Amino acid sequence: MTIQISPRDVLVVVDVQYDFLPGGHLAVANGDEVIPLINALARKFTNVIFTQDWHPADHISFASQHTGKAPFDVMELAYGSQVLWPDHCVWNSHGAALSADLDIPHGQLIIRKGYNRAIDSYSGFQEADRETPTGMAGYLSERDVGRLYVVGLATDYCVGWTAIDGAAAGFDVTVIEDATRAIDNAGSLEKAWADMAEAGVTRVMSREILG
Ligand code: VGL
Ligand code: ZN
Repeated sequence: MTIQISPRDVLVVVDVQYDFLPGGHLAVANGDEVIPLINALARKFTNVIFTQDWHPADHISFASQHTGKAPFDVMELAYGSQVLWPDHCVWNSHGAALSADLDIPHGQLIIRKGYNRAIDSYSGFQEADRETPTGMAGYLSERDVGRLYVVGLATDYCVGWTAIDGAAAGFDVTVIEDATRAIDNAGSLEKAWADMAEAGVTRVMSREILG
């Protein structure tokens, strides 16, 4: 049974940026494999939007900003616990650019997130303080869209949080599993799928859409 994509549905392409691709500063294993699949999926959608991780060079999520900390350490910050990362997706750097291998000329919006120095933002909807909105829910609501289909990098961070916050904002959200790849540190992938299931996010494979 092929899933029928309506002209009102939206493909949300999360963080397909050089720093998350092989050779990047926070490379996601086999992250490049999602690109041809995302290009194929995008041809089924009238509406495609992108998120872009976009940090100042002194961003609080960077291990380099905390004495004695290393990437993948966890630290308590004002808004909760934060995984510390290698420096990545710094404003205007090559690593922050969306991959030029994305072939989606009809893409409509790029929403940047993580630009506040003191707050991380995995989710395309809301920063990690769980209250500062990015404007994405407002944009989608104003356009009166249908279901959201989320793809990109990384499954267990920005894809997962975007999907969960989309569901919390009242959207019908599906993650296309094989069009994502994970960082998977300390059980994060298993936890992300459990959290997504609990939030009511649907999980499908691309063949269910591409036929
Ligand atoms: C991401 C860690 C830090 C992601 C972004 O795109 O999943 N992960 N910043
Ligand atoms: Zn980031």
